[in-house]
Amino acid sequence: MKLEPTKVIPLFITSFSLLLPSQTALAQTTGEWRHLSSKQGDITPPNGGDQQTSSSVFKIDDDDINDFVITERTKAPSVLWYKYTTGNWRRYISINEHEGLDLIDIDLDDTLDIVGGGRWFKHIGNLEFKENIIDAGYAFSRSAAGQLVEGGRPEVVLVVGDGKAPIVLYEYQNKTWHSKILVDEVDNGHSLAIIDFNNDGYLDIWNAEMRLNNGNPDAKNRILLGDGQGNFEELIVSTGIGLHESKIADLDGDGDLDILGKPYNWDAPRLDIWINTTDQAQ
Ligand SMILES: [Ca+2]
Ligand SMILES: [Ca+2]
Ligand SMILES: [Ca+2]
Ligand SMILES: [Ca+2]
Repeated sequence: MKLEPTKVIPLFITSFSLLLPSQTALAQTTGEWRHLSSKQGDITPPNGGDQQTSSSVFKIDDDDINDFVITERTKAPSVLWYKYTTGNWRRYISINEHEGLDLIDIDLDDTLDIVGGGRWFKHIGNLEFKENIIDAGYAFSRSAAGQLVEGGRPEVVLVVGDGKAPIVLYEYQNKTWHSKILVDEVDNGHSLAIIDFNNDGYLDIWNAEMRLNNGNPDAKNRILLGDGQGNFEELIVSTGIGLHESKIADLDGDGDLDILGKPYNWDAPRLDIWINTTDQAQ
């Protein structure tokens, strides 16, 4: 059908008038950032090292404003904690020799504490934390904490992220942290989480090894199924696939825990996903 000129012209005008407001709105939005930079003196820079390895955002105190952490690998302190106060971020806690922090109420006073670097840090005031040793000899470790032994304080799990060392469970009894080796040797066990994998009400431990520089050909991706008393049954998810900074979470929306795996420098580029089919198999 051939359009008559009188019908074409109104259509053109309508389209033109719709375009104009959206273009204007986009331009206004991109102009509303306030850029702060340590290069301009707005924020205290991290530790001065030149290999900043990670950033995390989460709430550490009870002011309902997110805090953030920057880590750096070449200089101490390796962890820099930033808290938002009066329009800016103040750098206010640093922890040497650590990898992977966890946040939990260790001493059961209803205030979250920080676990990391073989220590836990008690939140004693708005800007202050008091250091407490769990295992000073296992400072260069990743940390996770949870009620793996029911009752009392939550337990702490430390595992080596870079190097070879055991997975160790720490339980607080009679005012002392008692250690128990769960796996004798882990090779770069960078990925760590405490979860209830099989949904039996008892927390379990997930840990996966790297294949750093193509080494560790039998790299394990494992779950230690807990019984709530500190005993564990090992479930091997995979062998030979290297994982680094990977996650265990529900990926397909069916409510059970799946695994998102990525390597560091082994066989990259690569992604692996393990979909939990336990329920379907039963
Ligand atoms: Ca506490
Ligand atoms: Ca406990
Ligand atoms: Ca469980
Ligand atoms: Ca799932």
